[in-house]
Amino acid sequence: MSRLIVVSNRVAPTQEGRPAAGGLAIGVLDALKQTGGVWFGWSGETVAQPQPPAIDVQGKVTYATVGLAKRDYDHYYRGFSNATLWPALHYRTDLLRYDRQEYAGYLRVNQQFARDLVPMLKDDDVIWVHDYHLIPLAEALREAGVRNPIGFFLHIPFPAPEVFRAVPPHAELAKALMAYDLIGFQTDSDVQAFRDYVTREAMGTSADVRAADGRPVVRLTAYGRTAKAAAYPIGIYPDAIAQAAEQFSTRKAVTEFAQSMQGRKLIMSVDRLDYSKGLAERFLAFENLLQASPHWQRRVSLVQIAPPTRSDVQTYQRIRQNLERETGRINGRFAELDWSPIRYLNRKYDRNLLMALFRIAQVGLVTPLRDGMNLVAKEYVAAQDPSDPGVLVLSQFAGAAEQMPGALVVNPFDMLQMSEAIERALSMPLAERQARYRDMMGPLRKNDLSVWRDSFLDDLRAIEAETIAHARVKRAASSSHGRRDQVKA
Ligand code: ADQ
Repeated sequence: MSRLIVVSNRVAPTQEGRPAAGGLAIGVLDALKQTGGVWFGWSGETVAQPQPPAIDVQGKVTYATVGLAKRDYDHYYRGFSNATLWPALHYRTDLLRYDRQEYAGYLRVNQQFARDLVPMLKDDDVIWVHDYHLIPLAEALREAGVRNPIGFFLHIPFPAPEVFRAVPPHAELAKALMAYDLIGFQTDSDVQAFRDYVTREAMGTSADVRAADGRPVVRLTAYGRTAKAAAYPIGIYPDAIAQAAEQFSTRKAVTEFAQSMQGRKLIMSVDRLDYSKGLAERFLAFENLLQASPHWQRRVSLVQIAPPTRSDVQTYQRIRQNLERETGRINGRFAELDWSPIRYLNRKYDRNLLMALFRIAQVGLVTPLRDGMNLVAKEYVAAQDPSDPGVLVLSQFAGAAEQMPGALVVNPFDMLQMSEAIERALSMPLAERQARYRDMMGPLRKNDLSVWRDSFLDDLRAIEAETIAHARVKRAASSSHGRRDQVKA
């Protein structure tokens, strides 16, 4: 099978045996190890002078990483990727900041990535590009003469066309997306939003087709280009998580934490510290529960784990200050000598420990204002004890809501509804909790991480096969024309 080339903004930890990072890292590494190939991306370092990629070969996988000049980091990463695209694609046009120089830097880094990648490519490689940092990469690779199949997966939402239009170079970005052979989204709604943009804004056309196994795929034509688009909801490995959660639940850190709860109920939330995750709204809903139903005071705590990310982007500094203030205010209002309503922890934890904490929590509270998928929702359910499972309270605006029928689905802008759902979850009888858990574990197993990866790569390879077959037919047709012309002459 042809080699796989993965390109993402960051390359996952390369040392074998390190604790596995999130979904992308696990899913992609498995595929790379099967076929062999290259994982290319930014090293995470800023450098004085751009250097050729640093190469680290481990078995069949080559890790190739490049540093970014400080100006490129500011423009490409902090600027256009995280201060323009991230807020816009999460419907936060109020936080969107646009600067032409930053957009130029975004294009420049994508071109630099393409230049660095080209010498590593072989003719039959299949290229899989990840996420919003790299929308223009296929266009840059095509300009450099690359003819390999190139697919793109967007991990975050694609918004309604009206919102996407708020990004000043929206048409250039849509055109750049159409340079991919296959564009993968998390949900059907994202596919529909992109289709709407292409047909209404770009005056393109669309047609419903099917993948080899019958999944719906859309064929889009616009800007003189044709691409396919489909939903590939990212999954997890639920049984591996269940096993890790069970094993780690007997570890000292977990049992000591459980003891410190003194029999009180536990609500767990784990998110990167990001305004899209709806933390402030969640804290207010929890405060409302304590106020409206005072019998829950002293009987329940919310543990919010939220490691800071992108802390050099200004809006992220503001959200952190706001949450610290809110935690202090709510704790100040309700805390007793032996009880704090909210424990707010700004750090990363070992994944297995997190899964064990999920297992002992009666409620998983996952209420983003927008989220491409949200793997924490899936991890929370997978980590539960089947004989005594907790309840997932999930935002309707997480991509995961389309696939988690057993969750209590809430609108995170409706504080009272969220507060009522938390109370319902805390009081839910065992039989209902078990039924809801079963309703979710089935689909989680059926659509695990390997299904996400394999269906995307199968579709991309099918496009490659179609293109080769098409080229053969064209060659055959033109040579038979040639023969006819000779006969006529
Ligand atoms: P994220 O926005 O990072 O990902 P999410 O899907 O929830 O959101 O993934 C976070 C991962 O990091 C989870 O596996 C979680 O367990 C882990 N994590 C979070 N906090 C942690 C902590 N304190 N310590 C250790 N691990 C922690 C983007 C999109 C999502 C999409 C994913 C995957 O925004 O919508 O689901 O990509 O496509």
